[in-house]
Amino acid sequence: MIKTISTTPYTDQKMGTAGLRRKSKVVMQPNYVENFMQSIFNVIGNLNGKTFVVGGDGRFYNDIAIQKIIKMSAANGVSHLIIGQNGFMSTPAGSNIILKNKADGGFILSASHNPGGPNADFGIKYSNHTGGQIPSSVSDAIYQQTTKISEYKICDIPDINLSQIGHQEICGMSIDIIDPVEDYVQMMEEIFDFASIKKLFQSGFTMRFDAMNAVTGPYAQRIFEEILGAPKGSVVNYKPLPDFGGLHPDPNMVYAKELVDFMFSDNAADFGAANDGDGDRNMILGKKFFVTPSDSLAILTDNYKYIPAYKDGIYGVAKSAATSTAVEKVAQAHNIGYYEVPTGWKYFVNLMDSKRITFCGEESFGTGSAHIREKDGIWAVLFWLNIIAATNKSVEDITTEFWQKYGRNYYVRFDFEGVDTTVADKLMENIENKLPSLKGYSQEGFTVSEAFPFVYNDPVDFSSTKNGLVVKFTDGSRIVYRLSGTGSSGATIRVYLERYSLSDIKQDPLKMLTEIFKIAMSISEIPERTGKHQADVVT
Ligand code: VG1
Ligand code: CO
Repeated sequence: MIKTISTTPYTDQKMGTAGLRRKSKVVMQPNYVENFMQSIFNVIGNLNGKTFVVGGDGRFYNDIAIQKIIKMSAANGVSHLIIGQNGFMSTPAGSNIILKNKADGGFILSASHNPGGPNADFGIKYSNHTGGQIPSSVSDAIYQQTTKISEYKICDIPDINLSQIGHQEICGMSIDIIDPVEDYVQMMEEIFDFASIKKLFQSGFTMRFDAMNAVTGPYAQRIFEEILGAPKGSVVNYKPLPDFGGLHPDPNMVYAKELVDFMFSDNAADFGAANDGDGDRNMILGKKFFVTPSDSLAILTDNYKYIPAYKDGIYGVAKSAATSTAVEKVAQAHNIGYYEVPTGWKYFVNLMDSKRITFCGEESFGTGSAHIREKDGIWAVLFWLNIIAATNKSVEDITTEFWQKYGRNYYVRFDFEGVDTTVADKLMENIENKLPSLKGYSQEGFTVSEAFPFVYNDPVDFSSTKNGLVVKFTDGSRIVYRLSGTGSSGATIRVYLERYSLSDIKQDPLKMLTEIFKIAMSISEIPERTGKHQADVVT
């Protein structure tokens, strides 16, 4: 039944910030998935005795790609697959299942926060035994394989039924189909104080969780409504749909508009939250109040003692370079380690494995801890609910008190999308060339104190990664420039702006960043080089 099929390479199978992400139409080309998967298998080498976890966020092509992966795994000698029922599994649930079963890795079929459907995006995230996504050294080796792949192996059998939980054997490989929600719920129960969150809901506390028609609906309904007792209907857009019902499953102020409108209306719930396509991102809202992800990381870290799993103490905390420095002050106050890494969750993995950090986060609505090796949307929501239950304070009060204690890091990200890749590359090169001469540069009353390309030297594997360009000002304000690594067409220039104030904490972030934005535009020459005077997305 095992067939060897000849193929020819695709030239574009290089992974980005988090796996391979392409237009669905690209991924649907003959042998596209096959070439990529065979390249991974070739790099791993001997698959005998190995176990992998497989699932996806349910987007268009999930069902087709997963069958290919199962049949190719069997043909390549994989011993065991653990598959989410109906082929569904969130990214954090997958990380947990890898770790819990001591699996050798896993594949999550998702383009994360990118839209889904025949005219949108598809993707594959590949994790290793750490439960986190592979380091660049491995993805580079896989990319090399994709450029010379000439054949792949597949087991020629009918599609496997993924709807029944249980065990089966195909082509000499054993398969377990599991309910991915069950293990995840158990893990959350071990971390948080479910009893006190239950009491919170009993007292009449209201929440709205928007699953954005993506993978977390079933997790959220089970946890928030069935177990914790949030009123039925608290979880909306709970049914995973192949095209996310037309939603762009990116939980931010722009794309989670339905939730934002509700939370800023007079009928708002006490608490609002959303997750992205594959369940690793989160957005936190209070009544008419939005928590910036950078602040959320800092606030969760500052309040770790309310959470049963962390109350005895935490290791350090880490953030991506583009994330605001709010959490740095918290790390200093608690006298714990503090790390700054490049954008992408894979850079946190070594820090967690070596017990240097417990918490980590990114400005892009990602927060997580060492309970797994991916960011975790529902974990962040439960963390907030647990703090609210323990303190009896609102989201706004918790955040405001945090600012009163530490000052406020005003933070906004500006995305310039659909830029020609050559223009974007040249633009970044031009900024980088300017950096050495920027020190002392003054504009709009701000003076540059330092300007440098961000370089991370991993303290565990000693790899070095360059990602993003940083301009710092004497008052602590910062600009970070980088190119997105998750898009599926053209380039996206991300401009991250931050300005700190110790006492002026009630201003509008965009207003506070007006001058820094002007400076960011003149240093980068974005308007001149791209024709764009406004960002396409502001979050
Ligand atoms: C974006 C975010 C980054 C995040 C990555 C994956 O990457 O900025 O912080 O880790 O997406 O998130 P980029 O290269 O486009 O800036 V997810 O939710 O796609 O796994
Ligand atoms: Co995601």
